[in-house]
Amino acid sequence: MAVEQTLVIVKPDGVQRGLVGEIVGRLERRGLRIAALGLRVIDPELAGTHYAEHRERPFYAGLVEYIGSGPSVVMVLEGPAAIEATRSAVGATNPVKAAPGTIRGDLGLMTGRNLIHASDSLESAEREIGLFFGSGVALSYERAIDPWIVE
Ligand code: 3AN
Repeated sequence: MAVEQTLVIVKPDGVQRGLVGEIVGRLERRGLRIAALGLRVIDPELAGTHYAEHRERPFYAGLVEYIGSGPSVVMVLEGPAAIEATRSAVGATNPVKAAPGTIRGDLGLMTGRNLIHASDSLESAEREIGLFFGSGVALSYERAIDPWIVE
């Protein structure tokens, strides 16, 4: 299984609700490794580039406002099939439809307050990591516990 990096954002609702530890902890316990992490307010320009594919959608303005409404925790996670593993832990876009056991399914109720973003493909991950961190910031390293997670 290929080792991948993925971009994850704990959105402002997750930060304001004190759920950063809960959300990051779930992904860490899954076995994913933190390769970069920071707290930042996502400005409208960065939000617009990040969500460019949704520019024509009716919810776009609200989405840009929501993602910039307070600090977010932006991180790069690394591990085998990290993109799919993170997406499955995150759950469906609408938290009411997200399976129990997923982050959105356990912690959220509305699409417009769905707590977390995770890259949906290798191309998106590369683009989004470049957008938020530039190149060369995410660190690849080995933890003592990794042989107990990755065979
Ligand atoms: P996901 O984050 O599950 O990959 P996308 O990429 O379809 O979902 O949408 C990006 C973000 O846009 C969602 N996380 C959510 O915050 C917002 N969004 C998507 N659809 C809607 C909608 N119908 N109403 C409000 N916000 C939406």
